[in-house]
Order: sequence, then structure tokens, then C-alpha cells
Amino acid sequence: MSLGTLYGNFRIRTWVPQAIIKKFGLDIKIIAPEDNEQQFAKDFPLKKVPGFLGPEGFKLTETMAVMYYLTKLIPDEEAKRELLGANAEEQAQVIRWLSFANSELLIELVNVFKPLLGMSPFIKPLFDAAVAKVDQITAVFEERLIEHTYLASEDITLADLFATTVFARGFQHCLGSEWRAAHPAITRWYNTVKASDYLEEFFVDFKPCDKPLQPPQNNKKKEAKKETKKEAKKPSAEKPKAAAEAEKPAEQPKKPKHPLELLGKASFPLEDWKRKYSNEDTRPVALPWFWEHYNPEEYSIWRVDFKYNDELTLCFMSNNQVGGFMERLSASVKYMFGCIVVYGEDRNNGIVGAVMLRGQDYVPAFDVAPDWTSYDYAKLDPSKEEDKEFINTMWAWDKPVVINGEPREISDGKVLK
Ligand SMILES: N[C@@H](CCC(=O)N[C@@H](CS)C(=O)NCC(=O)O)C(=O)O
Repeated sequence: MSLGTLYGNFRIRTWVPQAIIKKFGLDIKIIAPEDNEQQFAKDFPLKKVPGFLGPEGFKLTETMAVMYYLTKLIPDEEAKRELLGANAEEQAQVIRWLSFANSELLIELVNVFKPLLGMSPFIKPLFDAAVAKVDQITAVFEERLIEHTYLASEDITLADLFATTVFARGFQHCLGSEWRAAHPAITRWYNTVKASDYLEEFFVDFKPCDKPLQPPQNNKKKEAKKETKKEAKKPSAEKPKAAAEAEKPAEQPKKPKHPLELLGKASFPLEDWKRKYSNEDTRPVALPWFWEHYNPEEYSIWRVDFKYNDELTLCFMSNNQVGGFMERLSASVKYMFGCIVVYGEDRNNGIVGAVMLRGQDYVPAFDVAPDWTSYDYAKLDPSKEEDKEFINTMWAWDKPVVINGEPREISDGKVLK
């Protein structure tokens, strides 16, 4: 009899639950919430992962509870004892480190890397406070791991597995090689735990960053320029304050207009098109309408290729990467429409898309997303049958896409609208 269903995806809070199921071959189905959003919202109205559905209406949220329960289902008693701790002291330490990683380390790391990724506003005092908290919290890990191989006992426990996945996010975005060199015990422990046969699969193509992400430059540059102009008229004593102000995008007097706004109103009804695309059958109805109304002088269409397809692993993770990119493009979305899809299969997939945007330059539309340089952009010419068909396929996802001469099935994708 099936033991249940786990909602899990690329999010690190779901990695260890997935790892336990896979390593011990538990009869539990793993579903990405993205694959059945309606059902997920019905089962878990807060729409947070992980979520676990067991037999007879048994339902769990909270990653610590899910990890605990799944571990209890493992038939191998020895493995169970190792993961949970062999006695009350070890068990309590497992809970302690799990909680510390989940509710202290992860929260503060998110407060550091979200603003760096442009996923939340960059507010310097809050950012600096989060960096200081991460320093304090990680010092506690370093201190323990200087003296001991693992966190809670002399074996790998749930705490090591989970905390390693949390550090993975930190290493990915903001704890660069300099930081890791300054924390040799954490780095040694992380490398050991990630290579364990629990987590190995999740780290196959995972690369920690060398240099941490830097605070967003766009606002700062624009503000700095403005300030330089103003400074000419100001007494020099005010300069340091002006420079300090430039560091605070949250206090900008007026939000600058999006550069594409300056191109004026287009005659092509973008919003009508977005509605048509959402409501009509794409290939037979929406696309003929589009080509009838499209005005290449107002809008250009670009092929978008992810530069690092070799680093992609599981398709759902690639698709979430696309989703993240689109979220970060939100400031430009009213000047854009397009689809970016994932083609291929797990461990052999790529990301490609076709995106229409106002004007003839792709930069002002895309550079609102901090990771826009991770993609290559090539202008398409819809008067050429080949380019037009590429756009049709990208927007309809109904046929394989030809990549390097080879037809590849589209496995997933997202619409930018
Ligand atoms: N306290 C919960 C937090 C769960 C949580 O925030 N999950 C995140 C992913 S790590 C999520 O699902 N976020 C999606 C969203 O907020 O929409 C736990 O420890 O499991």
C-alpha cells in the first residue's frame, strides 16, 4: 500500500524529505507543486513545501515534522537510529540543530540573498543586520565542527543533512570562496555530508559561487549620477551625506520611469494579445491573430538561450529557474510577452524561449533582472519562415523544438505575461 505523497521540488526544505524517500525506496510519490497547482493549493492552502499526505487523511507540513515522520518509516532500524540519534541527548541535539538551521540560519541567509537576487528590496541597514546575524549563527556551527565531525552525534543525522542543504543556498549566492576559506570546519563538514549517498544526487551539478553576489547596481548607479549632478550646486561639506543617501534606494524621492515607457504607446494591443493567448487555442486561433496584428516596428522578438545548460540537472529545477527569472523580470513585464521552455529530460535538458518586447533593444527590458546576463539574446526575424515557426513553437509548446539540428521534446515552461 502506498505510504503517501510528498509535495517537493527544487526548494531546499524539500531535499532531505525527497532524499529519504529515494534512498530507502519508500513507497511515496513525489510531486512538484508546479505540476498540479490547483490540487496543491487544495491540499495545502498556505502553498508551502514540503507538504506530506499520508494514508487516511494524515497530513503534515513543516519540514522538521516531515523529515521526522519519513525517517520513522525507514525499515532499516540502524539507519533510523543514526538519523534520529541513539539516545535522548542525541535526539535533542538533532532537533536543536534542525531548528537552528531552519529558523535561524535559513531565515537570515534569505534576508541576505533575496535582496542580492533582486527578489526583495535592497535596504542597506536591514541587509547589513542580516549579514551580521549570518556571521554570528555560522560561528556557532564552526565552533561545533572544529571539535566534531558532525553536528549532533558522531554520525550523519537529519540535522547534518538538512543544515548542509541550507548552507548550499548560502554557498550558491553569498558565502563565497573567501568566506569558505575562513570557515574550514564548516566547509570540510559540508563537503563530507553533501557527498553522502543521501544528498549526492542533489549536488551533482551544484557549484558554489566564487564571489558573492553584490548589492544591486542599477539604482545605485542612477542615484549616484543624479547626486553627482546635484552636488555641483551644493557646498562640498554635504557630499558625504549625499553619498550615503545614494546607498538607500528605498528612500528615492521618485521612482524613475521605465526606459521603455519613453517609447510611447504602441498601436499593437499587447494586453488584448495576452488575453487572446490565455483564452484561445494557441496554434489554430491565437497565433494567426497575433501575426495579423503584430507590428515589428513597435515590438521586436528575441530568442533567449540559457548560457549554462550544462549545469542544469532535474527538469523541474530548470523550470523553477525559468520561473525565478520571470519573477525578476516583473518590472518589465508590461512591455513584454513570451515563453521560455525547458526541453529534454532530467540531466539532459536546456532552457530556450522566444520573448517579444517593446522597442528594438533587448537590454532595457531584460536588465531589470539581476541574472539577465545568464542568457544569450538573438533577434528573430519573423519575415523568415524559420524564425516565425520557432516563435510559434515556443509559444504553443505543441511540437519538439529543434536544438542544434536535433528535435527535443518540450517538457515544461513558463509564460511571461
Ligand atoms: N516553516 C515551514 C516553512 C515552509 C516554507 O516556507 N517553504 C518555502 C520553501 S523553502 C515555500 O514553500 N515557499 C513558497 C511560498 O512561500 O510561496 C517549514 O519549515 O517547512
